[in-house]
Amino acid sequence: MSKNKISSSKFDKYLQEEEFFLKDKKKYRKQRKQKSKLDRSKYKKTDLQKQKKVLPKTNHFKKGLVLSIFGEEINVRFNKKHFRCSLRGLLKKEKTKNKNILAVGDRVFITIKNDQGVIEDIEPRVSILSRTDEKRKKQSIIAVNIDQVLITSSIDQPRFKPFLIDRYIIATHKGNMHPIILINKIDLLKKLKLKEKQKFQNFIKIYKKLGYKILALSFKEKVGLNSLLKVMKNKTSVFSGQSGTGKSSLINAVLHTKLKTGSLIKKTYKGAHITTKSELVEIKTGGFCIDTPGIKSFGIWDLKIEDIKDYFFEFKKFKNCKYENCLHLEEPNCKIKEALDKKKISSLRFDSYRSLIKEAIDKKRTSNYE
Ligand SMILES: Nc1nc2c(ncn2[C@@H]2O[C@H](COP(=O)(O)OP(=O)(O)OP(=O)(O)O)[C@@H](O)[C@H]2O)c(=O)[nH]1
Ligand SMILES: [Mg+2]
Ligand SMILES: [Zn+2]
Repeated sequence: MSKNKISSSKFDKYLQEEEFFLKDKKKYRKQRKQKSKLDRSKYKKTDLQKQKKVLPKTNHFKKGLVLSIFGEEINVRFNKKHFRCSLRGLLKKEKTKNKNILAVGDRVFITIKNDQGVIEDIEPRVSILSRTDEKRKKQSIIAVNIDQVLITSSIDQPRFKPFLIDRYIIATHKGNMHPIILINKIDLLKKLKLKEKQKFQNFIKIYKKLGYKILALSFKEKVGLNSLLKVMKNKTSVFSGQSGTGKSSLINAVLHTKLKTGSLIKKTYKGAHITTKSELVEIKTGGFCIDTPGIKSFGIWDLKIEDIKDYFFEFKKFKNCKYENCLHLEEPNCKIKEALDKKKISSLRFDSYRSLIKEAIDKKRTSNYE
């Protein structure tokens, strides 16, 4: 199907601007500058900076790159060859808050014997995308050493979830990476009810104003794929999001890979969790990309109540709440609530902020009782 089919209305056209901001570069730069001035989160230490970096003791070993992990099966690339590796027992015994010791994207020190490798040590990571494993109360590492997270959503099937996108944005900043929002399946736009369309239009407007890069895509109708490849070039990107949003389909389309894809669950239009392991793919023209399994829920690892407001950087300019430690919930004389009433802060972002705060408060409460 051609691009024109979905460009019937003004809004559809608006969506098809390949990169919303780059079209208007000057304005974009100005917005970024303003955002950067307001964004205190860049002065915050990321989780990575907080970690003590221990230099590997194993400099003389061969240095490989972890391409995929499936149970005990670890696939490492060294010297353009792939080796099946196991993990040195000592590493397994290390006590950490992490659910998984190793992740795709890890740079590892290995020894090789008869084409079998042993991972002796792991290089300190420069960035980590992770979430909370609620059952085990541990950090579940999705991928590491990444430049940018391609937060993959779909306009529908599965349903578009702005709150989830905010969670990803925070986890991305926390883990020392750059977020890019992918909105796939824009071919389904014409099927949406007017109210849904308006909600979606509102999202684009708000996030564009905040300075986030958004790519509107359709794997099915081949919309925006060149822009996607362009942002991936010479970068390490990870595709992450709900199951069924089209992560593997998009990677296959731009990199000509043969990652497994699958249809949605019939009644619910939810994803069927087709991808079961993360996999790193090399981009021939430069860079890497990681496909990951779809997630069911996204709890941000180690998110402190008092830190949440820093990630909603547009709140910063509204100072002087009555209480210095105001959480902007039910407190009197709250400047954020005032700004919300005057529509200077979007209710979408505020509701997202509030849900994170409430969740963090609940978590703290339950952990105090444990
Ligand atoms: N209508 C429409 N369907 C799409 C589009 N992109 C992908 N799909 C379909 O969505 C379904 C799921 O695609 P996948 O690529 O397997 O999704 P995924 O995000 O990798 O899913 P998991 O591996 O389960 O996390 C498939 O049936 C695709 O054909 C699109 O742009 N439009
Ligand atoms: Mg997949
Ligand atoms: Zn307040």
